[in-house]
Amino acid sequence: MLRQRILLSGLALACALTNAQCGGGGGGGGGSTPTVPANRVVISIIDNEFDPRSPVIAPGTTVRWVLDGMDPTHTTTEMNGTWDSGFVFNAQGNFYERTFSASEDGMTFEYFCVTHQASHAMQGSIRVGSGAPDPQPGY
Ligand SMILES: [Cu+2]
Repeated sequence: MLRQRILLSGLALACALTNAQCGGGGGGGGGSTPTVPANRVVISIIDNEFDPRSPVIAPGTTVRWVLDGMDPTHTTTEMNGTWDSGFVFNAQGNFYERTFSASEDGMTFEYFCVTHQASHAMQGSIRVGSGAPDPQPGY
């Protein structure tokens, strides 16, 4: 019980530090599908890849990575440390979100799963705006 509380407060701190929203997913929904706002793009995390892995989004869009697989060890981690979900995907429906601002228009972010990048090339990219450059091959 104590250990669980420490883990939860650590998660909350991580979310605050990265200015990201972390969610338990499905909360109060009684198993219904959560509503996804129009300015939000959902990337499904399955074992072991992201789908879609490399969307092009408009500035201001929130990207939500949602666990739809069974493996609780996935992460979404940006190559240069712009975001790192940590191990928050403990159950199906758990999600991590990040909003890409207008100041990031024209930028390309490459991200990966720390557990499965080497073994499964579990990685992808987010291109913000139509002028964002192509990611490296494989992203
Ligand atoms: Cu993974």
